[in-house]
Amino acid sequence: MTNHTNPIIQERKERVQWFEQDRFGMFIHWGLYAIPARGEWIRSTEKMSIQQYQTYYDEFNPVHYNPREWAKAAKEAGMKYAVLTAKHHDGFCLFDSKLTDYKSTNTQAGRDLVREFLEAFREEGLKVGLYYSLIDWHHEDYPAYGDRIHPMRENEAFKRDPNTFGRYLDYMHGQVRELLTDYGKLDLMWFDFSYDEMTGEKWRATELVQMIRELQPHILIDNRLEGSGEQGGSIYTANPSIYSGDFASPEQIIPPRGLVNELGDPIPWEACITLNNNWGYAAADRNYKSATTIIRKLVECVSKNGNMLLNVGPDAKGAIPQESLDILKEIGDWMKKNGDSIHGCRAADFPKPEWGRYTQKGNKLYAHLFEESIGPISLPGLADKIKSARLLADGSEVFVGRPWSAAEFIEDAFISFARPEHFTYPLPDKR
Ligand code: JFZ
Repeated sequence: MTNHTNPIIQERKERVQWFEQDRFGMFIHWGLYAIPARGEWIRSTEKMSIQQYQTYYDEFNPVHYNPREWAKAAKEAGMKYAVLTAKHHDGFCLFDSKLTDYKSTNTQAGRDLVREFLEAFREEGLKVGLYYSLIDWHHEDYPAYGDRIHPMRENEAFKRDPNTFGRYLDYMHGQVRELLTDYGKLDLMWFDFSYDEMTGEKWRATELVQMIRELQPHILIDNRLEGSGEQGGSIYTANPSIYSGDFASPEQIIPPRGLVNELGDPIPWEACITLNNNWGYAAADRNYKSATTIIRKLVECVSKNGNMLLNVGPDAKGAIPQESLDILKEIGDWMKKNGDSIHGCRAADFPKPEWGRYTQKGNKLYAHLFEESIGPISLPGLADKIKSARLLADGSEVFVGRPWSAAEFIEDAFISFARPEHFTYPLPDKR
């Protein structure tokens, strides 16, 4: 059942078209926290005072910051868009906001890092987005706390003055206006995040989203003005709110069966995934995932109608860690040969095969073989439906046998169908 009448769902469908084609993006967590190099939550987890954290502001001088190199790395990896932390929870702005002094242009860097990011990535033909933290540990009107810790951790210590919280909201709305007015066309805004009672109208979300849509009607907004991650929000209902977001944002987890709303209609979603175990640069964290693991996660996302936003955490000098670049390079090698099975693809019309996953584009089915196999694999239900089977990487023919329609794949392959829409269920038994 589809809710054809709900304008919010209809408008979203149009906005998300590029997003659901592009499928693969780069997330960039970068800020002062790259200096202590223990992750972006350090100010909270180590209960640092404003003064203690100020050291990093005084020191900040990313002499290696060259976003053109970041953009090249993203493009080479097969990514089609990128999202940079314009402001994270620590409140430090990577852009030249007129509403604060706590910004990169006032540090030794002396540069508008956001502007340079946007220009560089656009130049490489990538779409651009900005992450903007709703939470702000620096702003005096966020909560009035001194040697503060994050409200989620110690609610008792968190005394929000209702009279001054509005000033923070003016500031937050004002900064969003700056970003959407002075920085050209943005493709995506990634707000982070709602919790407890801090959700929706607590952010004056209707007003905020109305302003955003007025300034940049096409822009995509995540679901965290109302929820966090996969959870929460009327994006899952038949009548989503104006600030329910254009896509859900499951974090570090790929939803087992994709995401649908209460009508059973697919919801656009994007899983954000770290390369190691941190978002911000963490020098000691060597727990990097292999390129194979990431590629399989990417395939898994697309096989369930989702996107993947893969994170990098550049270091204090502005360089993406070499380990991350090496993994991106390997992903890129695979994407150059197999990117057609990701870009423009969606969930297949057929159930997941035991040996891997399918993605689909039109009448082409891409068979991603995850199991090691040099023998034939079965393609249940596809007998007589296959027009031809080819190895995607080199175009070579793949033998499709009868009557089990077994094909000998040694790498990911695709099979193109004559008329997939004519398939009937239930499928014949597997071999
Ligand atoms: C948030 C941030 O706190 C984090 O630093 C990073 O930017 C990530 C992408 O987003 O992380 C969250 C947000 C919400 C939850 C958990 C982590 N949550 O509600 O469980």
